[in-house]
Amino acid sequence: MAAIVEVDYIWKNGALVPWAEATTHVLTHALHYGTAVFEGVRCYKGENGSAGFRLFEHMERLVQSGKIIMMDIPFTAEQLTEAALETIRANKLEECYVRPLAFRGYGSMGVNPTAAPVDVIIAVWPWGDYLGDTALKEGVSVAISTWRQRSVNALPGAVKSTASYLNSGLANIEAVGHGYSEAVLLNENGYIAEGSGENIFIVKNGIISTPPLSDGCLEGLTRDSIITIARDLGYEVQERSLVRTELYTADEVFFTGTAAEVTPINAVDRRRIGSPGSVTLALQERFFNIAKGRVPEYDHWLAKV
Ligand code: PPE
Repeated sequence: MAAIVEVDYIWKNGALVPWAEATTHVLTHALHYGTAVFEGVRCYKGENGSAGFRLFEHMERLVQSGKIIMMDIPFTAEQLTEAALETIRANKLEECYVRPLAFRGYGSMGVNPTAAPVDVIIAVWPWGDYLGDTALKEGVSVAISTWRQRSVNALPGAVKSTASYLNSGLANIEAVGHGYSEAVLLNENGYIAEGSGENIFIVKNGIISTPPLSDGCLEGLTRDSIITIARDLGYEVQERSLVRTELYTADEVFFTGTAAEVTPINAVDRRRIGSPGSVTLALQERFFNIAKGRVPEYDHWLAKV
């Protein structure tokens, strides 16, 4: 939960428009049927100026989400990358969150979306620590949700659709209502899927594990970054199904995500975890150094503003 910080411009269908004019009709198809796909990207201020972290890959994932739901986005990932950079520059932001959204707009109603136009916006605004001010240092407490992750044959993890987030929202409302910071969802088979807005990792006896995509999680770019960084640092990383009790007995547990970055988890269902542990903190430090342009080998992950 975070209040919106207003800035000057939003990019809409190819041009910048003043923030207050970036509106849509109440009969917008996506409002009624969840027919929208989106992304979240962070832009960090680094050693050599500001840069969007894996911005191009996020735009590729947006186009791919559109493809899955039969929605042709009328811009390429290259064009959307350039548009996002232009929007950051126009708003004179050094650090921000970037929210591209492609949605079925105004023009037809009914479940079948194909006659509705496709509108695309890119908004940017400052967004601080996702799970609270102390989350990155001290960690957060989580609960296993009574809501299950939507099945891969209902709304697959590979599509980052607004519709999927009703499922996330139900889980998050429950967990926060019970005093936890975030929910973790099990899939239909009872294996760990992900957090309501994050991928999840455990560390046990020095080995790092995270659920495979086949267990229904989003193919997170932060997840991919952490797997790469961890292997480059010499850790063994396994993508394998995890059961709930493995979270309780792990040496360390942490979330990854664009908004959540690398957030330690310090308790699961009120079982204390030893984290923030040394592996989590080492990965978190490396992640921020890379995102802030301090590690030249990973410069290809940065799209310079
Ligand atoms: N799983 C889910 C369900 C998810 O929402 C996110 C990102 C991830 C995994 C991690 O993906 P990635 O950002 O590529 O590493 N969630 C986005 C939206 C959060 C929001 O509340 O809005 C995000 O972090 O931007």
